[in-house]
Amino acid sequence: MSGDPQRAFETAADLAAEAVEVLRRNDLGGWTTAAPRLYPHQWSWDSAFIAIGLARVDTRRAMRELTTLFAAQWATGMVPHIVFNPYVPPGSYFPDADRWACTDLAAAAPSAPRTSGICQPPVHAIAARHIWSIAQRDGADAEGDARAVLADLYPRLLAWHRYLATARDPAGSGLVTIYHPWESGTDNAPRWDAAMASVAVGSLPPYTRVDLQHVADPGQRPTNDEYDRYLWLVEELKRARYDDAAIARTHPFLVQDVLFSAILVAANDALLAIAETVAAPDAEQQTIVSWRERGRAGLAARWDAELGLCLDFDLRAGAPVRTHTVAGFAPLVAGGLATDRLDALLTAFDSPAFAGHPALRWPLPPSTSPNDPGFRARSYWRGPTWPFLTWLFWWALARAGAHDRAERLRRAALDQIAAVGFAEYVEPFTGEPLGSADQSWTAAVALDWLAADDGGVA
Ligand code: 2M8
Repeated sequence: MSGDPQRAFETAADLAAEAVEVLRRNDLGGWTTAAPRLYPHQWSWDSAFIAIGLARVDTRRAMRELTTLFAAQWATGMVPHIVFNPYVPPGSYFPDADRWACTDLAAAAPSAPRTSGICQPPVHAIAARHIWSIAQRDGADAEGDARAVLADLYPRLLAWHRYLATARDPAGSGLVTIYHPWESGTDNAPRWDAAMASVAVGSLPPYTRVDLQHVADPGQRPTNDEYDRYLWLVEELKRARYDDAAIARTHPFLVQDVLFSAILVAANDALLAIAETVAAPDAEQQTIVSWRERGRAGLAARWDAELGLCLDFDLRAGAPVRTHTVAGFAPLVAGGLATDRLDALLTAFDSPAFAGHPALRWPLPPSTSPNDPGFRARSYWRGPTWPFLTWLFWWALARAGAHDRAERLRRAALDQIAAVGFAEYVEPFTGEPLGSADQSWTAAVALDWLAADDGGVA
């Protein structure tokens, strides 16, 4: 980390100590809030990234983050995107468990804890393998405990991936269909604009937004029109009683999400390593390999040579989604690329359209390319840099063997966090911290980066 008078942290040790402190403050006993005020519940992919950081502090606690989440897994295998904290006062977050009404409507939902009715990208097997590899270096006790948890978690991870490979991909395309932009985790990215514009919003039960109370400027969050559409899709899912077959027939928003699908490919790679560790039957290991290969083929089919990016596919419109966002680098996350495709992706990643834009405060990929008409520098998923997503690309670059490139990304990312703290997201040109402060996954990835030597990945 280099000298800068406006730094929030002067040394790596200060930064690590405060990251641990943020995770400790957000720890509610076996699980971690995504952020103290804005997000007072357990979010699915946040917890996976949080576990990756916690592994650097305490591998047992890191595994517990995952087992707590998986205790809320649905009978279908789906891991819900929010597990609601029953102890927060009513009105702390919206939509709440009552609005989702999953326990009443969905036979597959657990009665407790209460959850949302959708999911998020499956980073969990990646996190579990990461914890396992660190636990193996931490001595026999840590390794033994981690092995026992892995044996328990493996069938749950397998059921989760099976759900995604079947209910979310009935045609066997290798790509995961999402029902809501919230499932992508990149909620109001321009990727979803056209599909959302086609959703006809009916009569919505009244609601009050809570999120706007926790940010300085409403422009940093989705608009009211976007929220109406989000809430309308929830009503549509309720009408289908969260039944995947019914949703596939009736739902107005069905998009094959390439970033989600690529994370599933990488997670299947991790699951395969876990299957070997727990000596899972050969047939299961072969099934996981087949999911991984089908996923890679599905992504290859969505490559747009003209844009040099991988594109989502809108099933309702029957057309690819031609936007310039970081999701276009999905094949990098999936891995297993031929050299020419890897080179094309690295060139696009470092181009002025993304991490090589000359006006960037740090050379980190903005969530949406500044060249995209939907780009907004301060608005949520429309442009800001997200540290946890930078981590995902750092990890993917290292896995692809691009170690120097990965190391440059890690250094720039740590410089960003040292300057602005554990912000949810960051304005890419000015470096202004945006959204929530003390966001757990930002603290978690900082810890992992600080612990990684020379770009090394656990
Ligand atoms: C954001 O999403 C939630 C809805 O799930 C929200 O805006 O209220 C997204 O950034 C999502 O990716 C993230 O998991 C969640 C919690 O950090 O916040």
